[in-house]
Amino acid sequence: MIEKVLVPDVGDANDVEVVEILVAVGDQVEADASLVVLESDKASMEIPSPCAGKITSISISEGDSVEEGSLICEIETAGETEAAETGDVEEPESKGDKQDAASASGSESADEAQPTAAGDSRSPKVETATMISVPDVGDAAEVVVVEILVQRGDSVEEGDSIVVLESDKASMEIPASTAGVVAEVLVHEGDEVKEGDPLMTIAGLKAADEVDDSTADAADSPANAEAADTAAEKAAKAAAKAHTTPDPEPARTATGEKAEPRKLAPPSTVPPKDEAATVHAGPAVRKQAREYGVKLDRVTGSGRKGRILKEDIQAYVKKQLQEGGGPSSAGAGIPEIPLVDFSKWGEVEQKPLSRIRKASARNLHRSWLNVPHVTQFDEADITDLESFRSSQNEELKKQDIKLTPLAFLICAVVDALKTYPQFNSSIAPDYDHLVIKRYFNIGIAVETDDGLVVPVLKNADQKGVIELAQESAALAAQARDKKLPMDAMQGATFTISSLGGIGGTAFTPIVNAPEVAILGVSRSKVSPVWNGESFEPRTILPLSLSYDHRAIDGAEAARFTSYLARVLSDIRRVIL
Ligand code: CAO
Repeated sequence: MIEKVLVPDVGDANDVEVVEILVAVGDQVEADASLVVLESDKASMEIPSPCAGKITSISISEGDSVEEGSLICEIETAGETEAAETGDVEEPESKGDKQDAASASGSESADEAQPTAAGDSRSPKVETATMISVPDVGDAAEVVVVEILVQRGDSVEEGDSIVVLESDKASMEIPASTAGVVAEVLVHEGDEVKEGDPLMTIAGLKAADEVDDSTADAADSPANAEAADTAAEKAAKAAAKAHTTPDPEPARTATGEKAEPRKLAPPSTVPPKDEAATVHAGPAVRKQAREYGVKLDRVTGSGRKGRILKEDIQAYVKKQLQEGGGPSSAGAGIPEIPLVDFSKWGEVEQKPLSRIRKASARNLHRSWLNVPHVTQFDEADITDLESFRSSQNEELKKQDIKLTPLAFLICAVVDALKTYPQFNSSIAPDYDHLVIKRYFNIGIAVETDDGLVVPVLKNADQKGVIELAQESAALAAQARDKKLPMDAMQGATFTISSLGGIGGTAFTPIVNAPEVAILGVSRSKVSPVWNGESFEPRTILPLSLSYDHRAIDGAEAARFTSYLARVLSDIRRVIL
């Protein structure tokens, strides 16, 4: 017998594209094995084989546009022919049953042949649509749907978790009370529900004598075509009406017997409204992602049109393990930022991130997550310092040396670090002690075309202002020319991030952990300052000190910045 496999109901889409053909002519396929992958602009769907057999022809090619009813392929099903000729009843395997039973959710559904030959002792199979409702949720009046673990078209076994509900006291996984195919999901993540509210319908097949509904009688009498039609309609409508007729019983069934040769079950064409559903991936891949705890919107698909394949999930998990985080660690306790299709609102361009930007993004994220940050703001009166700097620059011009405020800042910071050594420390991982460093290596944040680089000016305490100016300028130049040796970026004990050459009044820099503090410097400006008798113009430098509150108290931070401001207001203090 030759079985024609047609494109099923594709929902709203007028036509869909054949993105992958998974079989070839001559292949033996099992019932329910994926044959082709179709993709609309909303969803991708794997079309399963309705039966076991041999592929005798394939009528489509990858890239073709097809519509409902288009012929996909033909399958020779020798066993079924024999059975039909002898009048035997074929009892479909459970997996095939489930897939076919999904038809119960749509009007195309009453097409599964389940003839009951006279004298056959086995009970005929009838379609069922089982409503899964919110069970007794204890004291909680309302619970929240925190996760929907399946989507329309997914096959489920009895006992499989399908929805996770959460009250303010506990979370509970709701199991499927029957095996079958998810016909309709009636809730969204974030919905509040109460006992008896419908969650989803599962279409399946059951032996007619197992069905206690009155329609079971009709199913038991296949000769009575009218009764069978009514029952089939009930099965189809039960799922369709589930929205409007919530059933307080968790597992009520409606039954129906089908009378025509089988066709494909309509696949899921309406993705749920969560962002992961906009990702292109077949049901098998989605199942694997769920098993590994992988969020699909985090995975880059290598299939056609970015479709996610099983190999992509494996590669993602491997990478996460290599980087030291479990596959779900990215989302562990941290609400994830949803994936948004920005092109919906206008033209977009994808600009790849440089290696440096990726690395600094990881470092900044790690510090931000690990370090409880506080930022202390202060101001330094650098009027005298600026006049000294200008006079020195006049003299140093001949030697091609330029003093910027940075060299004086390094000098003053080292002095402050010697006075407050806890700022020149790292916190032990077990929070047992501080590791105070007796050397003074100052990291300098440098802006480069490829992103932020932090070369380290070593042993700053042993260098004068001119040497600090020359060395910091040389390190910044090396960073911008990508010529920094590896060891020039290691070993910092404290970091300065100066945006003074650019502008701004204050900012909150991120601590470069495992250091415990970072000094942000903004642009100085001349401001009127009250001297007790009158306002006089003074050059004021804004300071922003971010620190790790586990290692440093707020009072210490205020003392540190006050001290630093005093040193900067009279740089002669460094020699005291
Ligand atoms: N207030 C006013 N003017 C300042 C100033 C300040 N705080 N700091 C520097 N300037 C002036 C300089 O004197 C110089 O002026 P002239 O050209 O008139 O002499 C000009 O601004 C440019 O200075 P510069 O930026 O070239 O030199 P610098 O030594 O001050 O800074 C460096 C060097 C490497 C820190 C800087 O070039 C840089 O890359 N800054 C960006 C750092 C960054 O991106 N940080 C953000 C990290 S996120 O935390």
